[in-house]
This record gives sequence, C-alpha cells and structure tokens, in this order.
Amino acid sequence: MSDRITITGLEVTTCHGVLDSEKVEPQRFLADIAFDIDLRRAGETDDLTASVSYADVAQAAEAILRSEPVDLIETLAERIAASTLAFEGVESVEVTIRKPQAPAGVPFHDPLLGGPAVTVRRYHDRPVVIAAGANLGDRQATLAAAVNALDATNGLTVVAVAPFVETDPVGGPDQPDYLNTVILARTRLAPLTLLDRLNQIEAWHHRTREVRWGARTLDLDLIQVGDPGDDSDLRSDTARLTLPHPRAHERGFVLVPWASVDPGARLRTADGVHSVVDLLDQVDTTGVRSAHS
Ligand code: A4P
Ligand code: MG
Repeated sequence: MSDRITITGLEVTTCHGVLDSEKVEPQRFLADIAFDIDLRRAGETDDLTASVSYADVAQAAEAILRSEPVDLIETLAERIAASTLAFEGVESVEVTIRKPQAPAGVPFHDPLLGGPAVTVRRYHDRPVVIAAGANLGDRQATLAAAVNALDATNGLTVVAVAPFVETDPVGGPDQPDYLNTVILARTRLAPLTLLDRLNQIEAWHHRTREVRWGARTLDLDLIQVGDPGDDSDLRSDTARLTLPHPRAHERGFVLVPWASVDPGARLRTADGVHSVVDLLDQVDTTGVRSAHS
C-alpha cells in the first residue's frame, strides 16, 4: 500500500479553450494533483531526497498551465500527469483540472469549484526482471513461495516464471548447488520500493548475510526495470541499488533461465544493449542444468 502527496487548488489565470475568445481572454484554471509514492523511508530519515518535493511538482504543473494555449483541459491534465510521473519514486498520479469560468452557456453556482472538470489517472506499468536463487533448505518450496509473494504484492503482477535450473555455485565459499529462476513481472512500483519488498520476502525466508556470495535460503535480485529496447530502462548506480544488475550479463544462472522464458529479452551492459541470447554465447554455462521437479 503506497502513500500519497496531494497538491490542491493550484490556480493560474491564463488562456486555454476551444473558442477563439478563450485564446485571448484569460480565465481561471485550477489543478489538483495527487500522487502515490512510498514515503516510509522519507518519514524515517527526515530526508527530502527520499521523497519528491511537492514544490517541484507544483512548479512543473504551473509551467504547463502557463505554456501556449491549448484547446482542451484534457491536454493540460495529461501533460501534468506525465510531468508528475517523471519524478523518481512516483508510482501513479491523479490530476483534476477545473475551469470554473468555462463558457458553457449555463450558469454555475459556485465560482470556485463549479463548472466543468476533468480527472485523469495514470500509472507506471514497467516490465521488471527479477532473479531468484536458493541453496539452503527446501529450495523448490522457497522459490515457489517467493513467486507467490511477489505476485501478491500490491502494484506488481508476475507475468512468467522460468523453469527452475540447478546450478553450480559461482564465487564465494564452498557451498551447496543452487536452484535458480528468473521471474518476469510488470509493476508500477519504484525500484527502491521493489528492492525493499524483495528484501522483505528474503527476510521471511530467514535470509541472513554473513558472507558475501555465501549460501542462502533465498536471494532476490533486481536485474532490470523498464525496457532497454526502447531506452526506457532505469539506471541506478548507488551501493543500495545498481541497475541494471552489474553482474547479470556474465552469469549463466541468470541468463539461461531468462533466455528460456523470454528469448527476445535484451540487457544493457557497459558497452550497449545486447540480446540475452547473444550474451549467453559468451558465458560458460556448463554449471547450469535443468532441474527435474
Ligand atoms: N544491491 C545493489 N543493486 C542491487 C540489485 N540490482 N538487486 C545491493 C539486488 N540488490 C542490489 O546484496 C548485497 C547488496 O547489493 C545489498 O545491500 C543490495 O542493496 P545481498 O543480496 O545482500 O548479497 P549478495 O546477493 O550475496 O550479493 P550480490 O553482490 O548481489 O551477489 P550476486 O552477484 O547476486 O551473487 N551461484 C549460483 N549458482 N546461483 C546464485 O544464485 N548467487 C550469488 C550471489 C553468488 N553465486 C551464485 C548465486
Ligand atoms: Mg542479492
């Protein structure tokens, strides 16, 4: 369940409308903007960078209202919705534009909130690729439970799950073989919200972090958010979240299941966007075997 920031009654007197007279005679336009965003971290840290500044959103909306005349308040609402959704962390937005002095040929009683209004609701719907691995406990049951927990997440829908593969451990200390899979989903959630959710699901499965690349009951990694094919994939370069995942392109235990569930998949690496099938040609996949369940 996400949180919400609301900006109510942003007012600009300007010229928009279908009639010629409206293009030259200014009238009042009012905008209400409500956007959904995970505010937990901002509330816990008192840090504005963990939220979105309502001033920035409101000023961007004001600039749209003040820009060259358009015919429709639908256009204003659509543009303000797009501008608000572009702020990092915003999941969805609802924009209402009121035009209380609209020349509709009828009287409106309330000079502030009377008259016509349009409301649009828009949300992100991005493809996301999640890699899952387990090499302690009942690996099969854990991966299945993780898929269910992901699908039960508000704002995320699982689209496909790759057949599980049995894999030799890569890196780290001596440890048992892994069961790995790749999950394709669609989401309106911001990447950091998604990462918090992955960590929560790992914690439910008693994931501990004593040794880097050590054995684990469950590992859930974010591989990619958005589509590099149309340049809409999100990039992040912080210790908490690196996107796309910096090691995915060299790991058979990610690429093999990913290519099997989505042969057309693409991944951005340091030297451009590649098809996952092509990347697979360059990695050693001898340690990846199909798992018979
Ligand atoms: N982090 C940064 N970016 C991301 C991201 N895109 N997705 C941060 C997930 N986490 C990300 O993660 C360490 C830190 O990375 C976290 O603070 C997180 O905020 P972790 O899950 O605590 O530790 P980890 O998984 O041991 O580290 P890492 O570096 O993610 O390991 P890898 O590269 O995922 O490797 N062999 C086989 N056969 N199968 C496996 O699944 N997995 C690993 C882990 C090693 N060998 C394996 C397998
Ligand atoms: Mg991890």
